[in-house]
Amino acid sequence: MKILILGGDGYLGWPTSMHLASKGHNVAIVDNMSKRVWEAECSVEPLFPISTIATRISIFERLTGFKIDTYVGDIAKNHRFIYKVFQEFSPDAIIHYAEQPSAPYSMKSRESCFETQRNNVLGNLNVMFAMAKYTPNAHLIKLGTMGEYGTPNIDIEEGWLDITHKGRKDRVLYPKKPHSFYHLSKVHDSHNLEFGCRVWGLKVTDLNQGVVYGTSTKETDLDPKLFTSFHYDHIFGTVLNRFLVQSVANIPLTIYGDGTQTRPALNINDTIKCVEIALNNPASKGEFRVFNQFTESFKINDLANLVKEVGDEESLNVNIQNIDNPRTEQMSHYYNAKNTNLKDLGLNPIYLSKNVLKEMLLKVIEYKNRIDIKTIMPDIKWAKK
Ligand code: USQ
Repeated sequence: MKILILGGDGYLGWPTSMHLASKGHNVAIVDNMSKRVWEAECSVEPLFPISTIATRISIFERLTGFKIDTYVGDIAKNHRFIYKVFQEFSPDAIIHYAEQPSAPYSMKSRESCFETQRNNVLGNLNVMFAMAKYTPNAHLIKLGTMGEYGTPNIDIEEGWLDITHKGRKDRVLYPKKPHSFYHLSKVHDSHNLEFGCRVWGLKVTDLNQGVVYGTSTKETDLDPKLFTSFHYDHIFGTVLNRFLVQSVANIPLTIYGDGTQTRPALNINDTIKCVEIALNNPASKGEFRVFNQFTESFKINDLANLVKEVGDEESLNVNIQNIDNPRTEQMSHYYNAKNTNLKDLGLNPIYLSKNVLKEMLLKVIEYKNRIDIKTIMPDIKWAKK
């Protein structure tokens, strides 16, 4: 299959690109390296040193024999660029990761909110227009987020809700109550994509993904220069990845608030499996299909306790702290989200276990000297005083 991976230089995009190329697919990456620019803007770096995209691709080819093409350019600012890519490469499937991924970044300032929504919403619209013009039968697999739903007091369905109102029935997009301007940008994307399916006949799978954790995949383990961009800072780091690094840096684990908030999560290796399942089972013409892409849910307290248990077994003597929550989010809320669509198509999850955590921890310990402790404590607040 000809697969275009938008955002193929990122934490998820790079391992996905290598995995699908290893399966014999014809893979091309589109990226403008903007994640590296946002990192520089925020003075943060991934834990593992990350090579340039050209170096990564040439090492991967030398080690495996599989080629990956690249197109360097901005899909949000330059529609001519993305049109040219679609015309030239003519993908059967597009995997769209090319978005600003951080909720704190989006809440930093008016400028960072604009940058997030400009990059994400306009980039996604350009992809839709490029698809409609050049590859109307291609399948778009779009990375959405479970955070689109927020934490409603009713069960979360997979994208759609059957309602009865004053005796009449309809099926509507599930109501969204997201936590940040970043999560909102994904809501806007979902609405635009549903419109593109209903009105233009596009084929789309929106993957509403939970919080991803993990240091490595089969392909990133081939060589340190193939490692993925693992963040632990307060802007781009996700909670479990952060807790692991904090345990190694001897910083008490930073639980925001009382830690009773529940979040859906999954292993980075399951992200790749889920994307592959969506790829092998495309949406139909005109279908806007939503999969809730997570394998289990945790209270933040449970994640911290698990990291402490594993860290202490490695003699790290881990402490835990509750700090004022910089975000505005519900504590002690109801949470029951459905996630059967991917399992019905064959997903066999990797659940979080002490072994999985220990493997990650050992890798973090190897790179302990690169931890920049100045980037750990959060300083971006949701509330406007
Ligand atoms: N949290 C802590 N301590 C920390 C960091 C986070 O208690 O040091 C808490 C937060 O308050 C929040 C939860 O952990 O309740 C998750 O925070 P996060 O930073 O790990 O994840 P989030 O901001 O929700 O965003 C991440 C990714 C985003 C993805 C999303 C999936 O950055 O790209 O879309 O996870 S979801 O959370 O399901 O929306």
